[in-house]
Amino acid sequence: MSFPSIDAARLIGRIRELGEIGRDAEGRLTRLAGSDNDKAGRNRLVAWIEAAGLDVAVDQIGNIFGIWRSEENSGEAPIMLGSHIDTVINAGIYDGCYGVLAALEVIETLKDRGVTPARPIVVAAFTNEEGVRFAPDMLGSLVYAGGLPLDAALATIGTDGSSLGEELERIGYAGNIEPGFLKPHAYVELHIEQGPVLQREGFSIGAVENLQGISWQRVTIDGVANHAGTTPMAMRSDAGLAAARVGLFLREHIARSNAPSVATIGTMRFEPDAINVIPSRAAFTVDLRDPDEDRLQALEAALADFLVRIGAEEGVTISVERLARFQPVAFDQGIVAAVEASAKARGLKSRRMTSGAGHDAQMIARIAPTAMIFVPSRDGISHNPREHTEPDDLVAGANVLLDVVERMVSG
Ligand code: HGY
Ligand code: MN
Ligand code: MN
Ligand code: MN
Repeated sequence: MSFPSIDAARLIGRIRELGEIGRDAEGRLTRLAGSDNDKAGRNRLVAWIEAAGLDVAVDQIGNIFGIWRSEENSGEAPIMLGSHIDTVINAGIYDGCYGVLAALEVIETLKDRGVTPARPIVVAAFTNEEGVRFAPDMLGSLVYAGGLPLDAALATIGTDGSSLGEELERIGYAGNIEPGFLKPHAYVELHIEQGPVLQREGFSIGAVENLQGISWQRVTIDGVANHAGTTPMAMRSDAGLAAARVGLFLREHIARSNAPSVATIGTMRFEPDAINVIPSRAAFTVDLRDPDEDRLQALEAALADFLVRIGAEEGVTISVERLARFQPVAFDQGIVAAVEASAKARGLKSRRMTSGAGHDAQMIARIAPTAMIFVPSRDGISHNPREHTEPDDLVAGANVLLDVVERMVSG
């Protein structure tokens, strides 16, 4: 049986072309939200959306939309597809970008085939999904879903002291449309898995039915700078050592709990950051995640208790700032079933799964029936230039998205 297919060469060519935008002299790809590299990637995407004959809209938090609508269907709530094109530091080329470009590809394939959809179809590229420069992550879709007031989002100060609102103005993506202007009838996000499950178990498609909770905190530990050579160990208020204890505590606590929780200390800064000075300050971030809200709360509480304990034991003072907190989300079972049905019809092995990573779908699920489709990540690697997904898997995922969308818009 023959199935409609997206234009594989066009999709993969665009993924690779966008993946070249924002590389530094060493070839490292970084397009942090609001940066000049982000602007260049956005401009490229907008040019493709315009060339496809879609209406382009940019809202006040910089979310980009390509809208395919007709006289007949413009009164209906749209089907929204999309993801993000901002990246982490030294990123791969598929995270987020694959979902946005596959969404555009699905629309262009339907247009090329002369399909007249009963609903508008929209491709969205949400601002600052990664949250590396501006926290929280998934910020653009969070504002879009009404989870964060626009003015608070625009006032967000980045790790480099910049203001998100000013940066969006500077790169020409501070739009004039109110976020949330299009309330989706449904939202479907195609994304690389960014984990090892599909490849390890031999599946081509992940029908994602839920997404784990996320807790981001910044911890600042203040001790006393002192001489590394003359200060006896028992007389130290060593902020650096206290910080090291936090990482070990989290790993041992999770190991004892036998839970699927994960904890990451991804950034760490010492002051004065000198080889022979006991650190007076350690500032670091803690990323905690768990599919179960109660367990995530219990992990946060265990960390808070441990921080009190080591404050006393190490003679340091500790302050904590909450950067982001998202509850686990369950997706729409009807859309999940449609993903499985398409995979089955196409002879693709699929399995239901939880997303370990945060995604814009986590936010849009607050305002519309939502689900995600995953394709395998080679060796489960992501947020790393070695991130890779085989072309056949990229095309298979986009074709499943095509089927799901076509079912949603056919009368
Ligand atoms: O951290 C995350 O999972 C998301 O990619 N920002
Ligand atoms: Mn992503
Ligand atoms: Mn990511
Ligand atoms: Mn993500």
